Amino acid sequence: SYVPTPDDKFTFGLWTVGQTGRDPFGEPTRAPLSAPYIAQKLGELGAYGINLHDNDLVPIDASAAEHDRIVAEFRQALSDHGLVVPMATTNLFSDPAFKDGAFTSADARVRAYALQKTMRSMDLGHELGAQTYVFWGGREGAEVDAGGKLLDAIGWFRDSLNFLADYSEAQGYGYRFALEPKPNEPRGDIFFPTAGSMLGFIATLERPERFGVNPEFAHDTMSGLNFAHAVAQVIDAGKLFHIDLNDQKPGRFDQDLRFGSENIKTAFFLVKLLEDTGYAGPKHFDAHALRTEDEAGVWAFARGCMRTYLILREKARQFNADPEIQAALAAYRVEDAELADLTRGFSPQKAEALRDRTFDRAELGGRGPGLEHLDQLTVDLLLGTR
Ligand code: GLT
Ligand code: MN
Ligand code: MN
Ligand code: MN
Repeated sequence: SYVPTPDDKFTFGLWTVGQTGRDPFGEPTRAPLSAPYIAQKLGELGAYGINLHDNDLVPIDASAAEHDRIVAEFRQALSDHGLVVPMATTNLFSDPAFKDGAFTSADARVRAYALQKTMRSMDLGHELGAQTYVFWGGREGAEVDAGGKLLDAIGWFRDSLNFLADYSEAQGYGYRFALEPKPNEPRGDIFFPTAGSMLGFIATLERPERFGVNPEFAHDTMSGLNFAHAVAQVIDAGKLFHIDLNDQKPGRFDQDLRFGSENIKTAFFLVKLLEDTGYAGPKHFDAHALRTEDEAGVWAFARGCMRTYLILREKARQFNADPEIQAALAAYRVEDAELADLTRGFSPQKAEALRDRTFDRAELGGRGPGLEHLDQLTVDLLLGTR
């Protein structure tokens, strides 16, 4: 078991399994894989879909005829292997034109080109059936702030997203947009570095209901944040439109490791959160095989991402069904019906009653909540000894 089916809704980007091992210090270590071949392999492995940037599929300088041929071949491969394209996005980071930002460039011509490129990419995504459109602003940031554009950049970004949301409606595409935060890399500092930052920004857009967040495990972990906490806040806001799963050591460059390969506990609590709250969207593995690997390693990587998710999903079910764990959880929480009523929903009477109440601080401070026991039960579960 632990072999996925399309019902599990696992997706990969063309750029993930297609990653060739290039890094800032070294050349590719693997040959490129064609998009139809990736569709075939992912279909065999039980994936649900493939996500893409415009230029993962169609080269930036392709002619109209080449575009049509490439898209037709890819569509054929998708249907042959039973895969869908749930999410599309734009490459607004590779071309030197975007070296100082796309929507937040200080050059009005670059901003206009970024809009044009995104509209065309939205056309392509729609043609392939995508319903979610991701914005990862890899170049939207700075190394130096001497240009003095911080507030302008926020405004330009807002104008661009408002324009593109209207474009989506005018064309009848009905996209849901998912904004993906990252603190840094490739820019020294990327604008809107966290999920909370994106949530605050979404509230300032003209169609906030069309926008949500695409959080990524590695992006919070890079800066030492707890990804499960970030996702909980996004879920609470009703804004988990998409999710990028991978792994990462804190304080490192962006590693995009196989899901669950590094922070197994956070991965467990994340999977539990997604499963317990009924997240029904695609689970996208935005990661790649180690640079050491050949093609066999790429498929071992892809299989491993899905397998680990399925194992953790089973562990989450066990956690919820385990009587000892549930007893420890029940002991952890202290319920009090009278206080619950007193503290929910303000009235002057309740405020008065609460002000007059006496609390035994020594008793509150003296209580041991049992978290060592509960956490060890979790570790036992994860290590397979219960
Ligand atoms: C790039 C980045 C990812 C984004 C992708 C979408 S591209 O690989 O590292 O986090 O999700 O643009
Ligand atoms: Mn990443
Ligand atoms: Mn990455
Ligand atoms: Mn990502």
